[in-house]
Amino acid sequence: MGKLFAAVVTVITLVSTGIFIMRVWWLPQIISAHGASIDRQIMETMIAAGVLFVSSQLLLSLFVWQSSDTSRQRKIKTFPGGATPMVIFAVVLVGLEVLAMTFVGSKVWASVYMTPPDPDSMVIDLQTGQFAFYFRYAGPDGKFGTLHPDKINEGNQNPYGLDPANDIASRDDIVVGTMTIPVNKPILLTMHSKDVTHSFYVPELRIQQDIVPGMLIPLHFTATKTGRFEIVCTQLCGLGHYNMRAFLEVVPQDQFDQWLKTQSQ
Ligand SMILES: [Cu+2]
Repeated sequence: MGKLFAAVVTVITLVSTGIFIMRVWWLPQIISAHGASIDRQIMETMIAAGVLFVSSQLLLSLFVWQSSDTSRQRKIKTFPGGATPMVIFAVVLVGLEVLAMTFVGSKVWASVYMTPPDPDSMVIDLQTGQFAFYFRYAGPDGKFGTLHPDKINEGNQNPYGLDPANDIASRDDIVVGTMTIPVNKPILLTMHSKDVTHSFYVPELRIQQDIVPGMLIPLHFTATKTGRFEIVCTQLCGLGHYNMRAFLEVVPQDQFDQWLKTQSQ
């Protein structure tokens, strides 16, 4: 029985590692300027964790194999000093590895989150609510109108709570359900939620950011490839969560200018 268990553990270890090495299920293409450094970090984490995983599983099946002899004549082997030194050694080893990965990973994280946005960025104001994403552009005046939570009304297409009757800056604000951006242009998102926590996730951008109600969350990135990509909410935010998604359209600058013109008419 012990030998069978050892064999099963070995097979599971090799097959699951093979799935990763052959990249059967893998990340989609990268379309952001910072994406490659995120992938490099994921790879380093995979390799570090993978080496520990494979060696510990194979060691486990070796020990099980060796100890499967239950006959009376078997020699009982013990580790010198008992199990305690082994456990301490393992905890320290794994602890050091996690610590090292944190230090290495924090650099990549900081390069995305701790750097200021490009002063030339285009600002898009993103609002989430059960169960939709809305995107707001400042319009020709370059100014966003003030938000009035009491004026929010999905029924009359005022999801942001704008007040065009009194607020001149809000009159030309463009509110749409699809995020269109020019390629190679730094984008600054200012994100907020009107009800519960949602999340902005675009796998191709290598960005996943929670949007917490009561907070204004800035996030900047530059898309480097054109195309249509899915934006999904990855926080379980209610009954309609499964259906909460939008699209990101990355287009050439001239096409974007054209699009913006038709929107502001
Ligand atoms: Cu959501």
